[in-house]
Amino acid sequence: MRFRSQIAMNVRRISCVFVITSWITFSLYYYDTIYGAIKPTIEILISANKDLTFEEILTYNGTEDDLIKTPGCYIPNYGITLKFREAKIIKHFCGTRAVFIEKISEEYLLINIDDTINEYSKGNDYNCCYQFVTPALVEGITDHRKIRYSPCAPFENQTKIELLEEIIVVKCTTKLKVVYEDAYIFVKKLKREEYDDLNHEKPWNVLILGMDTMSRARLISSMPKTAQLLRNHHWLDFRAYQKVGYNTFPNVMALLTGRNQSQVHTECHKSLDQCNDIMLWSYFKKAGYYTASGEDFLRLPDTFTRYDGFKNAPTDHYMRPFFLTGENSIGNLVCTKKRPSAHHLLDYALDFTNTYKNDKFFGMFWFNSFSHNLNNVPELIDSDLAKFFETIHTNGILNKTFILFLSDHGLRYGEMRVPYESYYEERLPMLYLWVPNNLRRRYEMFKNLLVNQSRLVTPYDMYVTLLNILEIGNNTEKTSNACPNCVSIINELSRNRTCSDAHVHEKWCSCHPLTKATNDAAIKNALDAAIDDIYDIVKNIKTKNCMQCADLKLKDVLRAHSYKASNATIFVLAFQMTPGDVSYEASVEHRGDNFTVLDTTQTISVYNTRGNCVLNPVHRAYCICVKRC
Ligand SMILES: *[C@@H]1O[C@H](CO)[C@@H](O)[C@H](O)[C@H]1NC(C)=O
Ligand SMILES: *[C@@H]1O[C@H](CO)[C@@H](O)[C@H](O)[C@H]1NC(C)=O
Ligand SMILES: *[C@@H]1O[C@H](CO)[C@@H](O)[C@H](O)[C@H]1NC(C)=O
Ligand SMILES: *[C@@H]1O[C@H](CO)[C@@H](O)[C@H](O)[C@H]1NC(C)=O
Ligand SMILES: *[C@@H]1O[C@H](CO)[C@@H](O)[C@H](O)[C@H]1NC(C)=O
Ligand SMILES: *[C@@H]1O[C@H](CO)[C@@H](O)[C@H](O)[C@H]1NC(C)=O
Ligand SMILES: *[C@@H]1O[C@H](CO)[C@@H](O)[C@H](O)[C@H]1NC(C)=O
Ligand SMILES: *[C@@H]1O[C@H](CO)[C@@H](O)[C@H](O)[C@H]1NC(C)=O
Ligand SMILES: CC(=O)N[C@H]1CO[C@H](CO)[C@@H](O)[C@@H]1O
Repeated sequence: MRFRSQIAMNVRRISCVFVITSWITFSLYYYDTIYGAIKPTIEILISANKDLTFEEILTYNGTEDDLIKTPGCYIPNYGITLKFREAKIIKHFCGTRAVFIEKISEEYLLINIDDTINEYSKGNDYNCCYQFVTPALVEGITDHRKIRYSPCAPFENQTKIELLEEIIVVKCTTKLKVVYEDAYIFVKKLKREEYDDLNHEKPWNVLILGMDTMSRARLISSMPKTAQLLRNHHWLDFRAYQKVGYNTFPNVMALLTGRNQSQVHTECHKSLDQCNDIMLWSYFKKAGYYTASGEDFLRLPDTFTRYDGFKNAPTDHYMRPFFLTGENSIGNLVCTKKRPSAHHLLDYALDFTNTYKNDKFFGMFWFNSFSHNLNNVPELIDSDLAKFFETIHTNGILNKTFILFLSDHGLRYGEMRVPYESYYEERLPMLYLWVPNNLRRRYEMFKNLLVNQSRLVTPYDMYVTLLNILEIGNNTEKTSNACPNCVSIINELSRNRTCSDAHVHEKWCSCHPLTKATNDAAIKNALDAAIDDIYDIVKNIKTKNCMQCADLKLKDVLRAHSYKASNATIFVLAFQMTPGDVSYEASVEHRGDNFTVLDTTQTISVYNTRGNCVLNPVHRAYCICVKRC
C-alpha cells in the first residue's frame, strides 16, 4: 500500500501494537456516538503511549502562545491579540423570491408561484415564461465565456417542466413591463458507462470549498458559528497552512496543479484551456469521477479570469454561464437576481454531492462574494454556511468524502494590515479538513493527519495529498513540480520541516517570531533599501501617453520588526509614501554589510485608483499618475 505506513518502524511503534488494536475496538464501539473517533484516540494514546509531543498536539485548545511550535517552524498565535474589524452592514438583501423551482426527480422540475408575486404585479394580470441558458456558440464553437437563451416558454403555477439544461431564467410581465426576474441552476445528472479500470480498493470523493481572503483567525473571529460547528464535528484544523504566493491565482493554482507561478505561466499563458489537463479535477475525471467547479463574483480580476478564462468547460459541470446571467452588487452583497451569488453556489454544491453520492465525484467551489472585498461581510453568510455543513453531516456523504474548507490567503490590504500581527494574518489561510469516517478507522493514516495539524503545510502538499487520495490502492507516485520533495499529509511530515524544505519563499514564510526592531541605524539602512527598490520599480513603469508616475517620498514608518535567519537579520517594514498615501510592506535581509530586498515589495493599501494610467495592472500600486503634457 502506498501510504508509507512502513515509516520508521521503531521500538515504540512495535510496543504500540496492542494499543492500536484496542484503539480500533474501542473506537468502533464508541464510533459516531460519543466523540466522532477522535477522543478515544487521544485518551488511549496519552494514557498508554506517553508520547508527550503527541499529547501536546491533540490537546491544543487555541489559548496557547503559538499556532505551531516545531524545531523547523514556530508561528505565534497572533489571533489572540489581533482585533478584526469588518465592514459595517449597510444592505444585505437581494430581493424576495416569488417563483420557486424545485427538483422533483432527476429529470423533472416543478415551478411554484408564490402569492408574493402579487406584490410585484401590483394586482395586475401577469404572464410568466422561462428560458434555458447555455454557453454561446461562436462560429459553431461553444464558448463558456458568453451565453445564449432558448425561446421563452410560458408557464403557470404548478407547471412541471423537463430539466433539459442546467440553467433557467424566468421572467413575469404585466401589460406594461417586466415585473419579476429570477435565475436558477440545477445539476443535470450525467450518465456514464461504469468503468473501473483503476483497481481502486475504495474510491474517495473530494469536495473543495474555498472562501477567498479567509485566515483561520478571521474565520474564528468573523464567522463564529461556522468555526464552532467545524470544531463540534471534529474537522481537522491545520493551523500552519502557509500560502506560497501573493494573491489568489498563484495559491489556487499551487493547490490545483502543484506548480509555482512561473511554471503555471509556462504551461497556461496561451490559455487556461491549454493547461486544463494539469488541473487536479482532470486527473479525477480521467479516473471516472464526475467533476464540477464554480466561482461567484465574476467581475473580480482574480481566480480563473487569467489568460482569458476557460472557453471550454474545465469540468463536467461548470457554473460560470449561470453567473453570466447577471450579477449585481447590492450593499454588502453580490446578487444573482433574487439571491446572493454565494447562496446559489452553496445550493449547487449540495445538489452536486446529492446527485452523485452513489458515484464518485470531485467538486471545487470558490466563494468570493462574502469576503474578497473590504465591503463584504463574512458574518452575513455565517449561519448559511453553518447550515450547509450541518446538512452535509446528515446527507450520507461523510463516510467516503474528503471535504476541504480552505482559503488562498488572509487579509492582504486595508487598515487591518497596520498591526504587526497582520504579517501572519496575510500569510496563513485557513485549512479545515473533513476526513471520511471510513478512513478515520484506518489508524496509521488518521494518526498522521491528526499529527500534521501542527506541522507546516502548503498548497503543494495538498495537491500531492489529493492525488494520493485518488490513488489510494493504486501504486503510482505523483509529486509537485514546484516542490518535488513534498509529500502527502497522509504520510509523514517532519517536525524539522522549514519553509525552505516546503519551497515557501522567505518573503511569505510565517515560521518565526517577529520582534520590534530597535537598532535605528539598521532600520534606516533597511528602509533606504526598500525605498530605493520602489524607486527602481517606478522608474520602469510604462504609462499611457502624457502621463507619468509622481516622485514618491517617505511619509511615515508604520512599523518595523525583525527576525533572525541563518547568519542574517530580516527586517519587516511597513511604511507609507506620499503623494497618494499608498503603504507597503517590505522584507529586507541584512547579511554582513548588505541590505537586500526580498522578492517584490507589495502594497498593503486598498486598490490605488490613482494608479490607473499604468499599462500593466501589476504596476498600479506603485504609481500616482500625474499629467506630463
Ligand atoms: C488549554 O491548554 C492549556 C495547556 O496547554 C491549559 O493550561 C489551559 O487551561 C487550557 N485551556 C482551556 C480553556 O481548556
Ligand atoms: C400556486 O399554487 C400553490 C399550491 O396550490 C398555492 O398555494 C399558491 O397560492 C399558488 N400561487 C398563486 C400565485 O396562485
Ligand atoms: C457509514 O458507514 C457505517 C459503518 O460502516 C455504516 O453503518 C453506515 O450505514 C454508513 N452510512 C452511509 C450513509 O452509508
Ligand atoms: C493507476 O495505476 C495504473 C498502472 O500503474 C496507471 O495506468 C493509472 O493511470 C493509475 N491511475 C491514475 C489515476 O493515475
Ligand atoms: C518554481 O519551481 C522550480 C522547481 O522547484 C524552481 O526552479 C523555480 O525557481 C521556482 N520558481 C519560482 C518563481 O518560485
Ligand atoms: C530533526 O532535527 C534534530 C536536531 O537537529 C535531529 O536530531 C533529528 O534527527 C531531526 N529529525 C528528522 C526527522 O530529520
Ligand atoms: C554562517 O556563518 C558562519 C561563520 O561565518 C559560516 O561558517 C556558516 O557556514 C554560515 N552559515 C550559513 C547558513 O550561511
Ligand atoms: C555583499 O554584497 C557583495 C556584492 O554583491 C557580495 O560580494 C558580498 O558577498 C555580500 N556579502 C554578504 C555577507 O552577503
Ligand atoms: C508533515 C508532517 O509533519 N507529517 C507528520 C504527519 O504525521 C506523522 C505521524 O505522526 C509524522 O510522522 C509526520 O512527520
